Amino acid sequence: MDLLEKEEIDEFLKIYSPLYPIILTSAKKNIGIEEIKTYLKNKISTFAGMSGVGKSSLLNAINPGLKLKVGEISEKLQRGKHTTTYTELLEFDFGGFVADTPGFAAFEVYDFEPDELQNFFVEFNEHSMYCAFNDCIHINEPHCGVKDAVESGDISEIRYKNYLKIYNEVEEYQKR
Ligand SMILES: Nc1nc2c(ncn2[C@@H]2O[C@H](COP(=O)(O)OP(=O)(O)O)[C@@H](O)[C@H]2O)c(=O)[nH]1
Ligand SMILES: [Mg+2]
Ligand SMILES: [Zn+2]
Repeated sequence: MDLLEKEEIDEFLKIYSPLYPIILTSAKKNIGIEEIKTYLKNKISTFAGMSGVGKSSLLNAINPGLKLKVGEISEKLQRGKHTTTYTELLEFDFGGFVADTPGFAAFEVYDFEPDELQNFFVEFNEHSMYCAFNDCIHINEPHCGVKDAVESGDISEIRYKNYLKIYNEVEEYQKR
């Protein structure tokens, strides 16, 4: 969070804090480290996200003994190539395990059908019961509870746009 303006943080929190527990962190400024530890202790967790977002740095701040490599240039050079990558389960000194996933260029874990995507948008659920069609995918159907909720502001427009964008990506991916 040392890289963001207060307004950017507030906008993010407005959208996501009703949906998920959010912990604001900075590996550089040592912010949120103790709080995130309470979620990881004695659990098996994974750190996921695009390469370069700071996963390994954050893990080093949480548990310096891990000594993970940070800011690897080679990761960027290998982007797009089908290199063999693997994930190792690392043990925390304070109890628990974590998988520091290797960097990926973009989120591409499309091991599901396009019509299943809506299940990952947790806030859609309570509105989809008002859809006229029970197999509604909330895109072109009339009388759609999800689209109504976007209209009224109950569902964030940014989230709905992300839904449409990822839906198209999953559809394209399935055609390959
Ligand atoms: N300003 C700032 N830079 C960070 C922070 N965490 C990581 N970085 C920098 O971001 C780059 C990528 O970090 P890295 O941990 O390798 O990201 P990963 O690919 O997600 O594991 C490095 O140059 C880090 O120094 C942070 O909290 N604040
Ligand atoms: Mg890393
Ligand atoms: Zn719908």
